[in-house]
Amino acid sequence: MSSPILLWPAAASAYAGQVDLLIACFGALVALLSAPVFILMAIWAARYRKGRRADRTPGKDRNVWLEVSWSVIPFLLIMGFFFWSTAMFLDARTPPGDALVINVVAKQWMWKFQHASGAREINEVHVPAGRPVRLAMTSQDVIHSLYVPALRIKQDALPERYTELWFNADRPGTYPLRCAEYCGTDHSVMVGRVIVQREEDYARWLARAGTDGGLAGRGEVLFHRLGCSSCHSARSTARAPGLAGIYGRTVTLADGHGVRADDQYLRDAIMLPNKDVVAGYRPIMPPFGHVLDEEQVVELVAYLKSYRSAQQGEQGS
Ligand code: HEC
Ligand SMILES: [Cu+2]
Repeated sequence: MSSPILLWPAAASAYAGQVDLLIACFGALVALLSAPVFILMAIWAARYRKGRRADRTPGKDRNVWLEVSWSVIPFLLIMGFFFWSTAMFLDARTPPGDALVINVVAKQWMWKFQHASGAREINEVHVPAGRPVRLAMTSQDVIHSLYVPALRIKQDALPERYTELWFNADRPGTYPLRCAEYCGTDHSVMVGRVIVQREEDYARWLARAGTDGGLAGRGEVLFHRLGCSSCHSARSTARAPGLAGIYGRTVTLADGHGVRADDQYLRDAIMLPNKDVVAGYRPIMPPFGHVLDEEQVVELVAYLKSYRSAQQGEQGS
């Protein structure tokens, strides 16, 4: 933890070990393919240098198979790396369904984390060791990029969009985290730590961190405070769609096509309601784009996800 410059950061996950192996093997391949070129260049430069007596008549024989081999063999080797790294890329882009989800909002110039329990952290995130963790990320302002060298992962956090990243850290410890996308004056201080804890330490931390009403609970409070419930409830006189069980459902839009109500859809439905209007309704919902920040949207979406117990009649179809 003390050395100021780490040429090769510690590896905190099995995936990090795989990345290192890939890089080492690819480095070896590049060395193997380029070494003959540079060695022969040096030998021939010496042998045929100016003034040296040497036989300079061009050779007559061509060895077709030699020429074919030095194209085909490197090609096959490189293709091997293509499939190897593609498999790893797909793995890195496909979080397991049972991953623990932590919401991340990047903003100039800090990282904010929200746990499902309701616990909140800034520039520091606690995660359990040996369990897949998925970071659902967005940005409050400009493009940032979350980079954790010890996990060998990096992903941009984009304004108005959700991106994700997952890892399974199996070595408890504290690892640096930083922003890897130049994002303004204080970009250089947009740093933090990932704290990987043994399951029991993590449980203890979570219990101590408090819930502050819980993520979905804070969303529910907002839902009432912002007047969402005044339109979106069975008793409302305003014609607005019922939101019970909305998450994951396919919604038909006014232009006739269907979209699945995922996090991104719900975010846009709240922030820019007139972008995609639900079929059969008039666009009377006020946009909340400059009322809410991304953390509050995450809370509202968490509430909508948990909101399944429909009052009858509100369910719609
Ligand atoms: C003035 C009444 C009104 C208020 C207030 C209102 N909405 Fe809406 N909402 C609507 C109407 C009407 C629609 C359907 C038309 C559309 O898509 O714009 C809708 C659509 C939605 C949808 C998409 C529903 C679907 O079936 O796809 C979501 C999600 C939503 N609102 C959430 C909210 C949240 C969260 C709030 C509070 C921050 C809120 N609404 C406040 C009237 C309202
Ligand atoms: Cu940044």
